[in-house]
Amino acid sequence: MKPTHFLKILTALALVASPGLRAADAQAEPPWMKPDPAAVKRWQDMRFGMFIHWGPVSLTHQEIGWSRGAKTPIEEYDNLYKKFNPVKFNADEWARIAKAAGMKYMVLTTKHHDGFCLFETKETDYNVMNSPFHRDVTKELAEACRRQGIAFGTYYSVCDWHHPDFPLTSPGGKVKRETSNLESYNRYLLAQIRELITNCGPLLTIWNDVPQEFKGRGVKTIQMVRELQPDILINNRTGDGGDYETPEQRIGGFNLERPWESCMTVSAHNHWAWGGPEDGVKPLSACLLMLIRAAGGDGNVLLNVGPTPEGLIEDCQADRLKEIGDWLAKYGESIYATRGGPYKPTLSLASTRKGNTVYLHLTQWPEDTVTLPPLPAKITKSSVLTGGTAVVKQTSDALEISVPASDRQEIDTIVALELDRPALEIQPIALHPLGPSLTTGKTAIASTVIGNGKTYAASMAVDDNDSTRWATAASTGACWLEVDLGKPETFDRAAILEACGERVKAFELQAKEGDDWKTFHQGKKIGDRLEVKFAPVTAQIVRLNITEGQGGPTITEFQLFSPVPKKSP
Ligand code: FHN
Repeated sequence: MKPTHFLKILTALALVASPGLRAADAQAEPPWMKPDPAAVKRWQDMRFGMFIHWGPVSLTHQEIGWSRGAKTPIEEYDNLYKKFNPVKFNADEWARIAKAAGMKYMVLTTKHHDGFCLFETKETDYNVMNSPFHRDVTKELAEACRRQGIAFGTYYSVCDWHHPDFPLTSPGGKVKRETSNLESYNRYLLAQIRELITNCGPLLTIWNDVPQEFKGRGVKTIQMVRELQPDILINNRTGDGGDYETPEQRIGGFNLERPWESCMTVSAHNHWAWGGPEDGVKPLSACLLMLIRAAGGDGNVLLNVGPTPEGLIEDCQADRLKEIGDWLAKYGESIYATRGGPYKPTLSLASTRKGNTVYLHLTQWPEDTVTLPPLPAKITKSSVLTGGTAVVKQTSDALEISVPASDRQEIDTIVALELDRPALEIQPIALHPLGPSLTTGKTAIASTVIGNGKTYAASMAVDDNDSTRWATAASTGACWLEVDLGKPETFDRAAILEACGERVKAFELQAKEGDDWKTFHQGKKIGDRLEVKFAPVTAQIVRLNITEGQGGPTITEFQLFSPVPKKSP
């Protein structure tokens, strides 16, 4: 390797490895560590993409990668490709389905943790060209997407439990190989990513995954892909960060500064690969709310389909995608090429903006009139994109919107507000539909915290910031979060926001009385956001006691609210 290259990598490594140095020497960061801003904007404007998890594993109806050595013995799993013959595969049909869904890009698993390559490669025989199908499905999809005006990107797993040089193997990467050679594996990874860009490019993005073994090596991937294609994007799972965050199975928090994309599954059971004919799909409302909340938070959605072993995106998945596309065909102006805000998303509202227009996405109507903090701009015109009429009342104290019940939509009523200035000039406005939380900024402790105890500290669950969270190690089940309110307070409502899906299976809300804990609410799952009401409680020390959990429960916010003052007659 040329000395200059080596120095560049050393610099990048030093910068990535030491935040202090990184902050002090940000200007010294090699140019290739940053993405092309125009490429980021193009990607953000797209807002909605298709994720595809596919491979010989679809023959088993089990999860890709994870079922190797678990539900399916390794020997059997690694020979599935000899039976993989997706004769009904038609790249143009998959691209057409994505387009009909309103998806502007596609990301295909070209190599998952199981090591099987869905592309022609000189680096291993374990690839689709040596299956009975003998076709480079990755290249065919890339070409079909180009024909249909859809951008194409490739998922490429950093961890590879099949490759003899990778230090971990199945089941689930829990088994350490006796001998391995990460340097040799790194050369293999770089060579294959080079093949993908060279043979299937230009690509929208490289979507790395599960990079736990690659800290300090990801910079080499970033440098190489930028040298091959300067406007390419790469996600944050390289081992050394990347261009955009990738919250998974959850909608990310509002963030205008750092691009992000939530990867979600259309499967009713959150399967990535095809889970069989009984798998089913999520309701249209759940899919649309993913898009609305993500766009409201300034993020993208990468919605995953799992094709069948015959090479079909099954009808129930294609039909759901078509329904999303039909909605976007009518209201996509409020999603595509917008930015999030100015009002930050809540359970009942999201907002997006473009030019001089703010789009209010009213997804629930707790009251007949929606009352918001005032907009620092004059509303010159309003309309209801979804049909009907709205009464919009703007004062220096508030913005009130009401839409007759007959004109409210089941999933999303969109009110467009034309302003007397660019909507992007407005600073983000946080909403507290339940009022300010009594826990915000208070002292919080927890039974356990993952990692260094700072990034995911207990305090991250009481900072009124949906981009931070209290997190626990993946092995954690039961755990608790305790908050000292500073003085006895009275409250009758709580809001709990869970990150990373539904890892909480049962919980209690408890107040400390002397040395005892008194339970005042019990529940099961929490999810993105749970709001609960209960008889007023007065206490200073309160805790969220997670009695049953799996996979490391993690909480974005734990909030408590004073009783709403009774309106005078
Ligand atoms: O283990 C993978 C999983 O199978 C899937 O590919 C997701 C998609 O983001 N990534 C990993 C889990 O984080």
